[in-house]
Amino acid sequence: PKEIFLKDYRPLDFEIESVDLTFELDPSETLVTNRMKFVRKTDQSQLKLDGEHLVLVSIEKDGKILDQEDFYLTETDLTLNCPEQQFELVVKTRINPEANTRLEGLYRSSGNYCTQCEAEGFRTITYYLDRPDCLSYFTTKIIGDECENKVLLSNGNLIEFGELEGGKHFAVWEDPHKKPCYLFALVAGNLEVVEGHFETKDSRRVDLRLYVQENNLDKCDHAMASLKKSMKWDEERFGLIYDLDVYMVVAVDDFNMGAMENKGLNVFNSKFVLAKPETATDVDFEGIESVIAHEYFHNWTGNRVTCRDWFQLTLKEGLTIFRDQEFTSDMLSPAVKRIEDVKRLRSFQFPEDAGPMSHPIQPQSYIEMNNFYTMTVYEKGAEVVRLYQTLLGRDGFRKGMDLYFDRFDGQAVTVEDFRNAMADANQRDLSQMHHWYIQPGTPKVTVTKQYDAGNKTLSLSFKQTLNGKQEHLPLLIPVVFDVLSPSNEAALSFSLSEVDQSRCSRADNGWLFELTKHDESLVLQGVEEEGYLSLFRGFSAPILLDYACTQDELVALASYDSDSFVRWESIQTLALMNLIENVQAVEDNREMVLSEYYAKALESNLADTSLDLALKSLAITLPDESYLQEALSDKGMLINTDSILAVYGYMKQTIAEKFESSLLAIYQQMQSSEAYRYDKDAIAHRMLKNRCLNYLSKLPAQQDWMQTQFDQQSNMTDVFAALEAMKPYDSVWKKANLADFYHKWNHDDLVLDKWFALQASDQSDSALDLVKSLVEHADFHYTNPNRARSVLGVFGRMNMKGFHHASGEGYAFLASEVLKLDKINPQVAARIVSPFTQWKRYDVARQEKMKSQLTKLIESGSLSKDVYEIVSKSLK
Ligand code: DPP
Ligand code: ZN
Repeated sequence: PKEIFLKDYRPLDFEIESVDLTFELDPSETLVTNRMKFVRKTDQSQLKLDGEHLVLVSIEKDGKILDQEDFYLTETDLTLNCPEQQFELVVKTRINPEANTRLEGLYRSSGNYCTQCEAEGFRTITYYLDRPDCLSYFTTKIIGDECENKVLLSNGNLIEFGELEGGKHFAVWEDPHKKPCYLFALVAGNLEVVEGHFETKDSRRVDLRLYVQENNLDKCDHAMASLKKSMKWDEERFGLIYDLDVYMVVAVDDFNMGAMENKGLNVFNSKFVLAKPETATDVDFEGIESVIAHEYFHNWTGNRVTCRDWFQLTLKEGLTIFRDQEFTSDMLSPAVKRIEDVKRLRSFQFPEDAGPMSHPIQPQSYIEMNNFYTMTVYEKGAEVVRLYQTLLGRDGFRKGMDLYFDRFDGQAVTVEDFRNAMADANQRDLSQMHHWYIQPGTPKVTVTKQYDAGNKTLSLSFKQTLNGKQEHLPLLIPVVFDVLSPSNEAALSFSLSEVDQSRCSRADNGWLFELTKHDESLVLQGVEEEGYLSLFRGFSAPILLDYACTQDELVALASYDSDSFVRWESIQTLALMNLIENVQAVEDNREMVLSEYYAKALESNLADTSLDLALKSLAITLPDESYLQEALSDKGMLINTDSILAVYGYMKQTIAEKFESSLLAIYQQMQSSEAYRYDKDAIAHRMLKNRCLNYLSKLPAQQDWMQTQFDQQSNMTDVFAALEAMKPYDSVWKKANLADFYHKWNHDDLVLDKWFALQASDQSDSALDLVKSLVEHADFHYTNPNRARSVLGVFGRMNMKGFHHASGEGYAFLASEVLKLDKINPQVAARIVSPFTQWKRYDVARQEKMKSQLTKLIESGSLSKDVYEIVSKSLK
């Protein structure tokens, strides 16, 4: 397969002024007529249109049907000579939506037609210049059977509709905004609508419509409320107002991604629309709120200002993730949201960036673009956007955003354009920020301190490395910090030399030091005592911190740092040190211990009655297994998953035993007989309660709580938490509960996904056999991405016991499933194969077994380019 490079970008030779599409819908033979008005922009007269999986019916230029010899057709494109300055092409193609299991382009899901064009799906609908810098005005006419397709939707405004002969009807949609074809959408079928409306701050009425299947009409309230909140928030925070009279969201069951921001007509994975307390957990509710917001925010950051090419994906995704993070932070708890985002970044993006698929947030090349919708482009990209806000302050960031829209509205631009807007609006040179965009890997910052009691100076030295070396272009790293007194918990005062004042200034949550060089130091003057360092407050940069903190210092920070992130981070670090010690103990055949420091920090957090409940819950949660793995790899240790399982088993058990009475007291205090509410306080109560339940479930004397909570059936959050707690047990009661759950919910696909996912991440001794049986289950379908991810995705990512089973059977199973799935849906298969990319981290025996599965996959000789790219890069 061919590799595409950023350095090969060339502007368009032709522009498409307008596109007029007509779809004559038919499940297996949809006819697409595409009338395009072209203008030639350079002296290049060869026009090459993208097109794949198409049957070309005819092609006509300026009214004349072209013969075979007038154009050149391959599997991926259509080339013709167009010396005219302006001309019109009419291309007719035939496509088969029903047979489209790749779920890109036009396909059918539960009998309804829908589209997914990002990144390059439009070329499977018709021949086109399928690249984001080709902006055009779209008009779309949809003709379909009236009984089968009550609803006919596309982007923009409905300008015409009516009846036709033979039981058909039609609708014509016109989008007044120029757009790239990846934002095109069409939906048709028998869907019901939930309506709402929003009044913009300039007093226009926008109709809001959620289209769902009839049986889901009772699960739309939360999505509708989330949409209204998002619209209001974007007006208030960024002054951005919606620009059409109607905003439509369609929920479909079969969808490769979370959702898609098509202009005025979002298409969503139903997982991110449908919810009611009995069927969805708090995590699901929060996911819906943030994905609805994300897609809505794309209307400005993505649609009004779009990407010049796909290497700029982070321009819209990093920025829009940042925006949805800020939104959720305002809707719920800023501290909790920040910690959750950092956890996500560390658990998923850091490993990606340390593995064979590591790439900068602006990748320099790709084989299959769909493989670059990654944690790096999205989440690290959002962290880089956050750096601007940290450096410029909220107001400075807002000025930069305003200038960005002033300059680039209606254009397809680059990450440099964004940076220049930030710089110019604040009269700052931000060119060094570019180094974040072009270098892969997670930087490490090493901090050392030296206190001189005689001179009362505290010297801090900072050193940045990337991938273990100092050969990189130095990054601009904002270090937000403070120095705390060990004696009275307050921040210590100090002064700075004049030179240092230009590099270090007051920030809302401490001091902001701008690290710009490989090595730099800062001298704090007039420091009365050797303080404790509170570093990278709010996680002020996406780095690994290397600071030889004493455990006393960590216990102090974990107990009273005013920055919730550092407070949480300090307890995590204590936990991590303890976990690593125990991994070593297991490997050396020594006894494991619960460290007294970690225990002290747990104790003070459990006892702190003033601590936010959600933060308390986060504080008493052990670091994720993948974070521990990351730390072990960073130390150059190979991972033996059996040791990791043993260590987590021991730690949870020991914590439960040691803190049994406080855990039980809190669990009982958190009980509530009120009806489910989705708000910050109620969520925090459930979160802490269920964390306690999880610990208590380790104790024979407390195990009944799981069953009691399950039997109460109060809401899905609590029911699911009870089932989660049962995971390690191989027991009759667990099986009975799972069976009950299945009988109650087998009519609801999203709930059934949970049932599958629970078992795919089973932690009992029969985990592997259980998962194998799931793909044989009558409700398992390879064609449904959510179902495939619930079983195969969850198994690879979250089932250490089964996937990493020493026999290697887990690897063999997943690899053979990837091969099956790849024939059906390459995009999803490429996600499922990704746990194999980490093979070099594991012990030698596992490495060999994982590698041999990767080799088998390559040798199958039949991989899609999606899976091929990941597997071949992993073997390099
Ligand atoms: N652009 C979509 C999103 O991230 C994914 N294709 O919202
Ligand atoms: Zn997005």
